[in-house]
Amino acid sequence: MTENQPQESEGSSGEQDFRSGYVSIIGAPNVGKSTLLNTILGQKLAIVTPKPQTTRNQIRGIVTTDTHQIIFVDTPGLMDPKYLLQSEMVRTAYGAMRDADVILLVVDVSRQNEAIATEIIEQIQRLKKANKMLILNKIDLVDKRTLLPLIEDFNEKSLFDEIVPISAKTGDGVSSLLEQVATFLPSGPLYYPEDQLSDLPERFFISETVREKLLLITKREVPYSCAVVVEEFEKRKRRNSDEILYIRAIIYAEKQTQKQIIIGKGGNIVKRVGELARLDIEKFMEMPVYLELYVTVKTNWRRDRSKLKELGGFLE
Ligand SMILES: Nc1nc2c(ncn2[C@@H]2O[C@H](COP(=O)(O)OP(=O)(O)OP(=O)(O)O)[C@@H](O)[C@H]2O)c(=O)[nH]1
Ligand SMILES: [Mg+2]
Repeated sequence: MTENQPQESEGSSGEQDFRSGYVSIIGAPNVGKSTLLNTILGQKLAIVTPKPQTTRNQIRGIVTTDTHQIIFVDTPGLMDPKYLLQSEMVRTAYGAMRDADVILLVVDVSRQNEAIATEIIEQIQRLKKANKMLILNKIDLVDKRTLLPLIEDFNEKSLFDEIVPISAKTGDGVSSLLEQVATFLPSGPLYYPEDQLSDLPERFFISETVREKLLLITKREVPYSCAVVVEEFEKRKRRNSDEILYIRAIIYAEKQTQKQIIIGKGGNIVKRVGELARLDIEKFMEMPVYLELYVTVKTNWRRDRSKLKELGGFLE
């Protein structure tokens, strides 16, 4: 023993110094919330597309270091809901806000006059316990000089404990964001094993990947009318005794016409969706994949409570 041993303050042990907490990523659709989650984790956990309303559920990603564990919660974009699925998405997002130790409200600085909706501000003000950070995202798209007045403007309103400009896409500013978040964490336990990245099942990532490709390939209302459910998910031995992951997934559309569009001429659209999804799933699962996609109709599933529940994941 030498006098160089670290001194612990009275009544505390190394373990009690551990900090942990829930950090909710909130904001309007398309501002870059899922991109931020993926950049923080260094892995693609949440699907990302140029279209709004990509995310429909809470997606938890876990960061563990020697000193802390942060559970980041990506959420659906906040909007005026027009049908049940959308109101469930908004409810899910506000739900994540209520449980959070820290809230990251993300805005897109590249949009002209991006204002934060009054409702969001009211909801945030109601949360007395949580630390609130304003994340000015997509700074790679704007002249840095435009940021200063924006920061001053928000500072005057004193709504936020911290304002951090970042680019979720390039990673600029993300490490300072993480440092700042860590200072806001309360003392707490290790909630998840230290090597766990998420608490969602692999099936979820598979169905999300298929939905991402539908959003990228099909247009207008079509991808929004889709839900994807993995029906079968099984490792099988091939003749050469290598293993392959066999996946059968169903794409549910709301109308026959949408189903026809998703299938495409001679099945060309669904085939492309399947090919692109398979490549991503192989990367994610680190093994060869055989993906079989079927398209079917479930009339008005987005407006029907029991159908929403049946398609899984939407109602908690
Ligand atoms: N240039 C630039 N683009 C970004 C940045 N962050 C996100 N994007 C793009 O913005 C679009 C939307 O990103 P998402 O991460 O899906 O946004 P989101 O907030 O999760 O959207 P919803 O799930 O629909 O609410 C995608 O095309 C991203 O590539 C950024 O920092 N810079
Ligand atoms: Mg998203």
